[in-house]
Amino acid sequence: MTTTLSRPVSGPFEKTPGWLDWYDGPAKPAFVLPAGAVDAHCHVFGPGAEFPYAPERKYTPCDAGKADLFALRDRLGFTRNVVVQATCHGADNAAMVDACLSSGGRARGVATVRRSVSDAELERLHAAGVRGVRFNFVRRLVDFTPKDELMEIAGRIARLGWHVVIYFEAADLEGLWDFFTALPTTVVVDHMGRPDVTKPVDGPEFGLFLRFMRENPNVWSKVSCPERLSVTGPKALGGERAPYRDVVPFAARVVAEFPDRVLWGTDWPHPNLKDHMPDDGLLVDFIPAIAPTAALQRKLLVENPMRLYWPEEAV
Ligand code: 0GY
Repeated sequence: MTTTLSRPVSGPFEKTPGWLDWYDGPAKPAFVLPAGAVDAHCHVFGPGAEFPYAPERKYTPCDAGKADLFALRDRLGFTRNVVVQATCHGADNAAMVDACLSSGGRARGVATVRRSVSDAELERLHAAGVRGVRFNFVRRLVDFTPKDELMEIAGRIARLGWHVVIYFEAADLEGLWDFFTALPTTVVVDHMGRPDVTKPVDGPEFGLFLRFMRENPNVWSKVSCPERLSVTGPKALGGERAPYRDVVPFAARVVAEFPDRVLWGTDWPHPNLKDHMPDDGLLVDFIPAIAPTAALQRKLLVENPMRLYWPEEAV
């Protein structure tokens, strides 16, 4: 099979300097994904000429549209995508919604909304396949949104059966704990709360994150983004095809302790990477290192995301 992914540009926009383009020649993974696997964290960017980037954005990405996302899905062996609204599109969900609507039911979405969103707009998003909202607390990505506004949004989307995706840095978990534990929905943490993987997996920082999951059975985690968390980088050791070895103990611990509350995604097209751009095929080969049995792999890649995003089809 040949898959041609187009070279990225930024439409009429000037790409943020130092930004790496996503890699358009991903290796075919050695790990064969289970049937029905879901890439539960990925984005679409633009294309900017059709879906302009938000004026309040903190970066301008290279275009990465739905056709490229679907080509990657097929090349890697995924069946479905969960398209997460990226901050460069602000609360204009048009590109993400267009991807969901063009997917033939094979993509669902996570939106960003403001307090001013109408009930009719929430219904429209639901009909398009949106099943969650994202609250972002990473300061380099977004300006502060008052917590009372976020809690109000959470209350409204709870009535639709949606969940809240939260993105934050490990050092901020303690300060955000009371807000997070008051959320009335399922709560999905992006990238394990971004642990500092140079610290011990049994140390106090990651210990707090594990306690957060242990004490709050409504909290799930994406065990994704080793390429962002790794300090040792993508080089596999000893000829293995599992890169990002320093992230493995963290992700493997979460999968082992909470097998029914974990999700995995590529994070394509990998915004804000400046050191290296991962090969998504090799990222897939990271999966068996963190979910070593077929049963865990099925939960991580099929059963859990289906329960959350396609509950009407989940077995
Ligand atoms: C990710 C991570 C990042 C960016 C965004 O919405 C975004 O802009 O999520 C990041 O820069 O760490 O999950 O895509």
